[in-house]
Amino acid sequence: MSKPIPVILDTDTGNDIDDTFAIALLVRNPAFDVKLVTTTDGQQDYRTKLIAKELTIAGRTDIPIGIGAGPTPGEGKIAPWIHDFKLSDYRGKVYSDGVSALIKSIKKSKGPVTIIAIGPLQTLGEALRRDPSIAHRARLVAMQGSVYKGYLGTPKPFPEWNVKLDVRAAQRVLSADWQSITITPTDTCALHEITLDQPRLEKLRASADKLD
Ligand SMILES: [Ca+2]
Repeated sequence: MSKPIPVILDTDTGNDIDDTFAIALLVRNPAFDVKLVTTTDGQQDYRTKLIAKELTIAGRTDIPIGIGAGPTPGEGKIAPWIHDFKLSDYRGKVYSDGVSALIKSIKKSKGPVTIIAIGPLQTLGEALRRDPSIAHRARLVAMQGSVYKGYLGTPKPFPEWNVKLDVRAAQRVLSADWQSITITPTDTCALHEITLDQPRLEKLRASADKLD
């Protein structure tokens, strides 16, 4: 097998369940060497605890967590799941300045890091503001925007959540001089191949794997 791809995941986990799935899939896939998971779009305590609990269940406390940027306060829909979890229980490293941790992780990597951005872009925008040179050392894969269709296939382009939450950050990130940029717009997110239909949902419910 070829060498694992070094990646950093930047996530606003804690809204819909999709980012929770993304973390599970990423940390279980040997094709990836996850260097860091950063939060974005505020709700720092909430999101950090969610990530910490999920990584603990996955047996991946070797992955550090960086507390990122964004002004959104409070907690989201999955809050009851972490009410029994204290961040001090996380056995891995938690960086209080996740933006700085992200910059350092990119700069110390021998090869290019792939940043997977699946939330609004406050954290990456702040990282580029502090050090624009990181773009030359990284590739960006980002779930951002809407090209031809809107949410669930509605026929018009749509003010997509990750972009509209901080348009200036999105402009900064999407215009940066990355080694490459790959965008998965909303258009691609309701494709049949990746939709959790009833048989798949039943299989997930029946799984004995704690991470499922
Ligand atoms: Ca997200």
